[in-house]
Amino acid sequence: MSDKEKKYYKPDWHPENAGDEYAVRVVKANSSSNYEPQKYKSKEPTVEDLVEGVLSNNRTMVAKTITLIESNSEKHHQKANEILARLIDHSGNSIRIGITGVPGAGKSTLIEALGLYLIEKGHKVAVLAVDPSSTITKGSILGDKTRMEKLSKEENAFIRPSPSSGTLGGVTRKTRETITVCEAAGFDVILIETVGVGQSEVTVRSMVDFFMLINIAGAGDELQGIKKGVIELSDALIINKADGDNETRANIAKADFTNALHYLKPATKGWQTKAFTCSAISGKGINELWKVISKFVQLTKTNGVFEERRKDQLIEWTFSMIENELKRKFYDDNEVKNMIPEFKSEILKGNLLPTKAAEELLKLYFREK
Ligand SMILES: Nc1nc2c(ncn2[C@@H]2O[C@H](COP(=O)(O)OP(=O)(O)OP(=O)(O)O)[C@@H](O)[C@H]2O)c(=O)[nH]1
Ligand SMILES: [Mg+2]
Repeated sequence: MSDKEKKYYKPDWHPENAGDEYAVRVVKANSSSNYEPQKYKSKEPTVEDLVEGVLSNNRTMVAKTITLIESNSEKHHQKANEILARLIDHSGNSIRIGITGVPGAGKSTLIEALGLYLIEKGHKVAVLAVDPSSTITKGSILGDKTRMEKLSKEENAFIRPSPSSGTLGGVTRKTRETITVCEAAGFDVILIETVGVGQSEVTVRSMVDFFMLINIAGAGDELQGIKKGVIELSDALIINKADGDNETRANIAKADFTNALHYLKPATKGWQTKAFTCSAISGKGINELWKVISKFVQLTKTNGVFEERRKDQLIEWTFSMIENELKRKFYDDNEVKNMIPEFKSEILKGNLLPTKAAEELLKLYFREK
């Protein structure tokens, strides 16, 4: 057995022609961390265990903490808040980057290329995915894992793929809280992927410092398919897949976007959003992309826009937590839960107006308890 085979081997049950995604990796324990396997074996980790685990960059503990934070149960909620309160002082020291674009534009591939490039430069990279991509493309969980295969094997990378649809019970991933955990664990570049449809890119924009839109060159009608609003949220427009036969078309698309950008409002005060080409597969343009991001960070930190945006985001986070919490409590209320099916059927039968139904359900929730 060669050294490589010893490290990665395939389990007995792997299908014929299975690729590397079936490889199992044996990882040596990290002796520099405080992690003691016996301690966590039989009992659920305590707040202390999780906080210590995250701060010592123990990835199992980082993953467990995120799972706890994403849980909808009341019991986990208390514990999650205690942990977050302890971690928040250790967070903030990172560059948060949002990546959006139509399905198949190459977001995951680009994240892998950029992530590997950054790790090479000594960074620690966390990758998060925000739904709704899994509900639309169904099964992007496996997709993300296999697409970021090289990155997922890196010790200095942490990848949290999109939750499978339904696991969060209709509540979107707690991305801001997850960012806090990753930063406290020492990840200094946070990459957040979201599919460019619907509302999710607005949400992601409100959590990141730098936001970019990934496009691909089409048959000259790129601009029609992309909402102007999304471009106006972006600090860079990347035309990906600028390789092979596609390179010329990508350059034409870049010129079209550059033209269009003159007429749009920039997303960040003092920063001119520009279009760039790159190839996530060949790696061409990744270096330049990082230069753009670094320049952005330097400029916005100097002119105060970086800090100002982060402050605004803290306020937004606060109120979005209040909204989420109210919503969660409402739908978690047993009486409300019991009545919802009946209300729904009465509305559909035409016996109850939606306005009346909403009023009654809220009244039920705010009853004397
Ligand atoms: N030629 C070429 N193909 C690419 C490039 N980047 C990505 N692809 C291919 O495009 C396909 C989609 O790539 P993904 O990275 O999964 O795209 P995505 O935007 O993350 O897709 P969703 O997560 O489903 O929205 C894959 O088959 C990639 O191999 C590139 O730079 N050049
Ligand atoms: Mg993807």
